[in-house]
Amino acid sequence: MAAPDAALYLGFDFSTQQLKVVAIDGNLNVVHQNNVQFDSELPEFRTQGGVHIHADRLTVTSPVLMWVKALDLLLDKMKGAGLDFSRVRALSGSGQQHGSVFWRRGASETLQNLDPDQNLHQLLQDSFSVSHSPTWMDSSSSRQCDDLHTAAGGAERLTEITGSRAYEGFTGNQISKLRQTRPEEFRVTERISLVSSFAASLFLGGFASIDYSDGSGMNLLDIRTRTWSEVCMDATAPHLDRLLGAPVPSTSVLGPVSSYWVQRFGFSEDCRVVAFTGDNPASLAGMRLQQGDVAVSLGTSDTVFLWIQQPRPALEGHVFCNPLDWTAFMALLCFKNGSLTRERIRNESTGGSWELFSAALRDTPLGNNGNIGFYFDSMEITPPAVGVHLFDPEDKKVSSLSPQVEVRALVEGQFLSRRLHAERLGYAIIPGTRVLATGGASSNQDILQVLSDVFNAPVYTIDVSNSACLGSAYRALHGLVSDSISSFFDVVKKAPEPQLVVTPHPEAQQVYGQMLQRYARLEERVLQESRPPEPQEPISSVQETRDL
Ligand code: 5FX
Repeated sequence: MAAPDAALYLGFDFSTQQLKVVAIDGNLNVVHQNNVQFDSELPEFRTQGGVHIHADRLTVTSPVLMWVKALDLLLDKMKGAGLDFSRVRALSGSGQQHGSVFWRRGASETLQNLDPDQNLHQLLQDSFSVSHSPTWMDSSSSRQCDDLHTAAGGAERLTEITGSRAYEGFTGNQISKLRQTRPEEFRVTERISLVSSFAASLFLGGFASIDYSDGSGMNLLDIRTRTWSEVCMDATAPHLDRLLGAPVPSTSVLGPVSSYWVQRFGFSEDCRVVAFTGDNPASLAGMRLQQGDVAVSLGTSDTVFLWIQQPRPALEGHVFCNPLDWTAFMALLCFKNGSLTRERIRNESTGGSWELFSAALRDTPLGNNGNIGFYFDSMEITPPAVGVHLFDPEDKKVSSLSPQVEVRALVEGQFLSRRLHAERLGYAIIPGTRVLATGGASSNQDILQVLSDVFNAPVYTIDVSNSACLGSAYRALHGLVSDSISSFFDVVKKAPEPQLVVTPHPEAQQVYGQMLQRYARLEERVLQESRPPEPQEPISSVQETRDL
């Protein structure tokens, strides 16, 4: 048990639906947790799920003052719960990735002179040039995405530079859209922050730098040089570097908390603010993902997090700078057809029983005697294909499989896809690789056995319900100690270890090594078949052209 006056470290998470915090002590024990739910606790902002979906169904924003007011409320709750802020030695945090905050001219001065007798919500009323911040869920900037691809020399080239093709929700495309459609708001903007660096600015009492890792989700940062890409910046807005400031390593200590926090809440003058980052990079820290590890979240959508040394950005998925080791990278892949498809096949093949589903996995051999299935019930993100496609051992398309074979075809197919696309982004299984499984389906040991066999690595389970917050608290603690990579894992070695659940069968490497190559070939075939046919020119117009 830590002494009552022992040091504390805070991790905040400004996520889409709520603001959360955890406080840990030097032994990594969680000593306090709190949160503010935007919809129910701040109903005056009239959000649903923390956002406003506009009439065009494409524009999705959040009121920036709601985030500010949530911080006021959260700090009051923490104080009410008796948290002694004078014990906090460092704090850090995370925010939804890609979202942006536009500070109005004069905001810097306001931030430097915050009156401790008032709350932030009162003080910052006039500090934003855009009151409704674009969020990661926004998909209204397709035109700007097309323009960015053209300026960069194509989607592949942009992906090579920034780690992702142009996405509507990414910050650069939102900045571009604002400049084009609301020039006056853009003109009076003094600084543009990410949600993460905006939150850090509140604590610092000045504009906080964007960190490399969250900065990689903007379609603006060259992920290899870790500097703003000239071609992307020029295509987005003139003199954009002045509005963004220079990006910094994610482990940077930005400075002490401002006097506002010292006087209003009793923080120590020495309490450090460590650069805030995106929620996914912070989760990577919370899970303590290491080189070679892969985290697979098995939920409605399946998500794969990777630690990558040498990235090979691809049109699917994102590669970001790594928040723990500035020389490494992390990648994120999203697969839309996860649990709902597993449940459909369970209903159809094993009468809705998970026990029988598991038995089917146990009773069928690794490699499924060569039967392979692709189950894209709805349009998949990775890869962009739709429909159910089944193949027999001779690669001939078949219309159905027996119930037991179908269960294994589904689960093997899903995990082969996760591995194939991870490897395409530069992921490599190395000795010591661990698969960290999370999400609903991670409670099924037979599903995890297939995951372990396909990746030929042991599978561990880990509780990630608070991973972004916890990762932020770990990063705060680490930021204070040092910024060398080895020390992060030293600093967090007392955290609860993931639990080993299964190890791969001895024949797994051989079976799935070959099957992966076959799966890749068949996926290409499925993609060709899912592609809409090229529009044919009408014969008359072809003839007319020839006549000319
Ligand atoms: C990642 O690229 C995303 O857009 C989301 O996971 C947001 O970070 C959610 F906050």
